[in-house]
Amino acid sequence: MQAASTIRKNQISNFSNINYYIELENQYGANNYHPLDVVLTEGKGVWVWDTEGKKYLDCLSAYSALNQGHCHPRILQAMIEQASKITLTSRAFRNNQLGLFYEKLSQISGLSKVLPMNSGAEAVETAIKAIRKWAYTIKGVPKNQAEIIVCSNNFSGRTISLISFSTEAQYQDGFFPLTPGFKVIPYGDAQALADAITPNTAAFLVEPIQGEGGIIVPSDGFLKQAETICRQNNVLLIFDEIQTGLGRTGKMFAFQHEGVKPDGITVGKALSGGFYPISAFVSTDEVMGVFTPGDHGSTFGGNPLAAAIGIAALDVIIEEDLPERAANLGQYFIEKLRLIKSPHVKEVRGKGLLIGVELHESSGGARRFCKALAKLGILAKETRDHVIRFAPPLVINQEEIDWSLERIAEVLLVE
Ligand code: IF1
Repeated sequence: MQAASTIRKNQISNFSNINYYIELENQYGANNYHPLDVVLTEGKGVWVWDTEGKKYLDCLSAYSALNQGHCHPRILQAMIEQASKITLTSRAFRNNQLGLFYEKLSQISGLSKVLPMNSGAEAVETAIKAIRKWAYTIKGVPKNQAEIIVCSNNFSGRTISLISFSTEAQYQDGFFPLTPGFKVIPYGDAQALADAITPNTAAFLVEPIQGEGGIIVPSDGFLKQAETICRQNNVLLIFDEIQTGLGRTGKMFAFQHEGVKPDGITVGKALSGGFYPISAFVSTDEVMGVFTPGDHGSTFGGNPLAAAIGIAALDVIIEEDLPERAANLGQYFIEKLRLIKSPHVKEVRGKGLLIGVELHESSGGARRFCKALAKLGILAKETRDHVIRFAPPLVINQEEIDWSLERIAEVLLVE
């Protein structure tokens, strides 16, 4: 360990040295990510800057947590104002922001009850607890036998119970024993859903579009078929909208593309516009009614700072019409990407501004294309090895998309 004075001296002379930050992370940080070696210092709208002052267009949006763009002034103002009053009360007492947040989230989702948490994973864990207690107390499933149907290639977070239904071996390796009670079917297969249902089935938990799974859009009508099958069998239909929600796919929520009415959704990420971890499970009176005081909770869940930020984050999505922007600009982006005749591209797919460019396996993986894009000032992230994900903030404009397309074409045609 270096003496504090030496570290301080180094810091003063190293602030602009990118390697200083990388070495610090490597020395003190767990090796649980493999980030691009870009050290970001500032963000505004769709743009971010690194330690050397280089500017990038952010095409990841922190995995759709920045639909409103980096450091949106309206959300920042709400955060500063609330942070100067009261930030945390615990749920042992009430505060003057939480009810207003509940009301807004309930109105935009069409679901009557909200349970506020912090991370997306906690919202999904909350949904699973609600589903199981509903199965035992309302549906009459025998104790300890509730089953939840999920799809292969799902991603709903990193806790032990959530990785228990993952089909990605790496997410489970080394973390056994797993949580029981999940049944996996192929994504988008309504017949498989119908065949998998038993009298003990409590819910079908599914992403309306699979993000981590590689931007997989199910065939038209799948969500509607799933709704019909669930209703016929008294099975709850729960959508994980943590990545697809809040305007990303061209509607406020992805389930709205098919006019489906779920029994519950999980939301997170852009629920705070990237300022603060805020998530929630949103559901019906019947499902949420299974919780009684003391059943479930969280120290920070529903705190007034989160609630004030969440209200402003939702207001920005509504008043700047971000879902409509995502629908129109996403269609434009996808159409232009499809015009790039690159030997590397296998498929361009997506909905709204949640877009995946799948490359042929012979192209050697998407990471090297992401590195080449970064050199040209675009930050994008590979998913599932061969897919480049393009998910810019929904505040992007056509001129910025055209700027990106020039560089994307250069990389896809030259690499
Ligand atoms: C990582 C992935 C994306 C999510 C959906 C719940 C959560 C996520 C649909 C949990 C989180 C993040 C987690 C982050 C990278 C990123 C990710 F690659 F891991 F899968 F977006 F696709 N449901 N996704 O996408 O929310 O607890 O993280 O707040 O873990 O590496 P969280």
